[in-house]
Amino acid sequence: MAGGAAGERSADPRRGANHGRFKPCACRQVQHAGSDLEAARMFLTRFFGAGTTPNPCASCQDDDRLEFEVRMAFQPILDATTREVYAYEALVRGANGEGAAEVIAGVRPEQMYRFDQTCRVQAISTAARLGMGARLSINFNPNAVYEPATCIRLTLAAAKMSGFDTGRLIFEVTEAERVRDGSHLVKIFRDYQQRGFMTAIDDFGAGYAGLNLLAEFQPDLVKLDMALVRGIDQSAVRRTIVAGIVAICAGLRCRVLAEGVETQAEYRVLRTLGIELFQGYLFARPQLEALPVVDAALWEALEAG
Ligand SMILES: [Ca+2]
Repeated sequence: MAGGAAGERSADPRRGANHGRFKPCACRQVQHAGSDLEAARMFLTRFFGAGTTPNPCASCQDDDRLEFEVRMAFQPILDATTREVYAYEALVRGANGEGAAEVIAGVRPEQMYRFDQTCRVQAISTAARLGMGARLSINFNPNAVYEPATCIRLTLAAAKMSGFDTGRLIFEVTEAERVRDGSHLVKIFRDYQQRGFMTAIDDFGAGYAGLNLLAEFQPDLVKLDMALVRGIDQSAVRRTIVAGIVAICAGLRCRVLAEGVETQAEYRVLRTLGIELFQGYLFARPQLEALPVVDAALWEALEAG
């Protein structure tokens, strides 16, 4: 697939063939997993432990374990005003580096909760292992979250175990496909916001309810859908639409991020429209268990152009 972000769109777990709403996670016995290192360790062991170890969540007792390994690739999000990495987006990969679409195709509906939780833990633990100092953006599946406060525990435990500051976590969710229950997503977003996590709407402009969702919840970041970004230098219509979104987001104090940027011409137009955050093949492709950096010469070329 040619598109920088396009290849990653299926990183969202809901793009599996047959996703459904998941059974409630009711792991009351680990109420304090996020507050104590030993509890965090036990919590993670229970979740990932093999054999007869009981699962931490009532829902997981019926939940199949993943029969395959999940790894993470990272793609940088750049801040053009500082030329620094603003964040890295974690993108799911298979044991041998298989792409997101292939991995997700192997996830059965009843495994989606576990898959979503496993991806979060892998993203955080891998980021910590790589010494990531920037923010970490994690794709999550709102349809795999029953109750925000309960289903965040594994994430908190993973952060605690890895020594990863939860203040550097961004949770992004695509609205390119219909979220089954918009109020449910807003509830999750608000819970995450109250916990000090950053939030992002992914693929903005491609979905069913972009502006409606924005009316209900204003995230820290709005990630422009790549269909608006691609060829924007050749399209007055796209420039007008993006300029409008930038104005709306400025009024709502949301930062706009352009993803799927592939050419210098696209970058320059987007920069002229006031966008500061960028992601795409122009800067760096995702790398498996590595943190790609951007060549300083690229910034020079972009400014010189
Ligand atoms: Ca994403």
